[in-house]
Amino acid sequence: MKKSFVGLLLLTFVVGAAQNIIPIPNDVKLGNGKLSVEMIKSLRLSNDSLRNESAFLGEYFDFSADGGNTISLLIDKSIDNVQGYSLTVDNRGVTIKASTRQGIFYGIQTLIQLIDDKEIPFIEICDKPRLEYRALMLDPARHFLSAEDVKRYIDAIARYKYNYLHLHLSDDQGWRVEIKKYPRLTEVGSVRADTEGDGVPHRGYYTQEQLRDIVAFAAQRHIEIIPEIDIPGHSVAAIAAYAELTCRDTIIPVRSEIGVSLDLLCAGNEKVFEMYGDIFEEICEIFPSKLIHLGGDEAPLTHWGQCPKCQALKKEKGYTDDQELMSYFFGRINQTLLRHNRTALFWYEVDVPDYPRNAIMYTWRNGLTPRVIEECREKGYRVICAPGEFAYFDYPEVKSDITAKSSSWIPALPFEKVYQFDPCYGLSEEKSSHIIGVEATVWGEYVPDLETAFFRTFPRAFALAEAGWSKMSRREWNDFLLRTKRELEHLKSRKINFRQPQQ
Ligand code: TNX
Repeated sequence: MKKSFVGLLLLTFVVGAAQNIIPIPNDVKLGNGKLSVEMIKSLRLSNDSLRNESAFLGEYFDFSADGGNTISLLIDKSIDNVQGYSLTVDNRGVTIKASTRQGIFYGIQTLIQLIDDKEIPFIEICDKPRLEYRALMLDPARHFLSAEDVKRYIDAIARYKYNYLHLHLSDDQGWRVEIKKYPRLTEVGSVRADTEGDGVPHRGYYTQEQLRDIVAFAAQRHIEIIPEIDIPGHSVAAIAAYAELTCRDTIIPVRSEIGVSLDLLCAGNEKVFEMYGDIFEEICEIFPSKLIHLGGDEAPLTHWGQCPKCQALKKEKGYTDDQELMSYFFGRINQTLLRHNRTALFWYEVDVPDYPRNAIMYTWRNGLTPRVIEECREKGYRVICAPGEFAYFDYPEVKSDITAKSSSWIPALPFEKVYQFDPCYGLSEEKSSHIIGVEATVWGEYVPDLETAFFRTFPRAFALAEAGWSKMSRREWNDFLLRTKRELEHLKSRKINFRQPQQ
């Protein structure tokens, strides 16, 4: 009787031990005692290449003196998961082991979250992610965010072990990346007439140099930047700059309204493939990521159906359905990516008959995810789960957060709902092994600035981080809420905006 009471006490203690950490680690043993942060005076690196990672300790520890306790960062190839790490805190100091610099970085993030009132509890943690890909997406196409803003965002999310930031760099409402060969893309495509009702045109783009700087800043934090150029739909800003890209060769303005345009890139025009081939050449030069997002969402076929060149191509190829032109279009663009040894990513649309082999699909449309997961398994595509019902962070937590007239269609996505998200949908290992990640999308129609992006992101990004990193059996809402409350203090201290949870 007594024994089980002690056991129960110990158990609450162990669970309590993880109170400080988001996402919750997968294996935690709490020891007896604490280490004082002030007593930690030395740093030991097994490998000089860990200097970048160790720099993130500088803000919390003073390594200028001799003696005292030591933090050891050790590359240990016996740790099998490339993103995993082990962390031990005892009376001698702190040891973090991982087989990669990335794993060491995650161990450091866990360590600094464990600091509580200048002390660190004795603890043993063995941790690795559930899914290899954990991302957030920003949409500077709808509302431009400065390079500095993007860096602040990257800095904020790295703490939660996100390893990708997806940048939606082009859409109907704006083209945001400098392309040297086609200057009109930014001269014309990065400016649109006033949409905010304040009479001020909206504009902005990143130079290639700024993007390289963002890539390097993110890489220091083990975040990879995935660029997206959305094709063939969501391309009005590019068409506004180069009217010959469209089937109707008509000059149209950069789109000011939200919603889907009928204008799209022409599938029957060689000029389109020549130009987009060049564009993706430059994109591949700027961004070292193996992953390049080609969009592919919401491309209405109306214009292709009316276009003599598209219809002639369809006949020549023996296609019976205009959707086959979509597969053809993606295949052509993918040739440039293949030359650079890159993988194409797409917003999966169930009507598209084929995507390039080896492509990775995002499931995003409300209600379709179980079907998309199964279809992609059968067709051999890997899947990243970004479903509207759990991971659309442009959706407000409560409807009253957005008051714009055009926003009545937008549903609410409460914090607790995000926490309920299981990216593998309870499927067996066999049926879910092609699911490689999670992503939350902060679409920008109603996100005019970084403050709003943070407000939509936090604390829901805590919940998504845990969906991507932690085993389902480790996740419990009430415990998570306690950890959230503490972590919000950290955001406050960093002046990062968030929405106060209602509980
Ligand atoms: C649909 S999600 C879109 C975006 C919008 C979003 C708004 C997706 C692949 N396409 O263009 O911003 O809805 O929620």
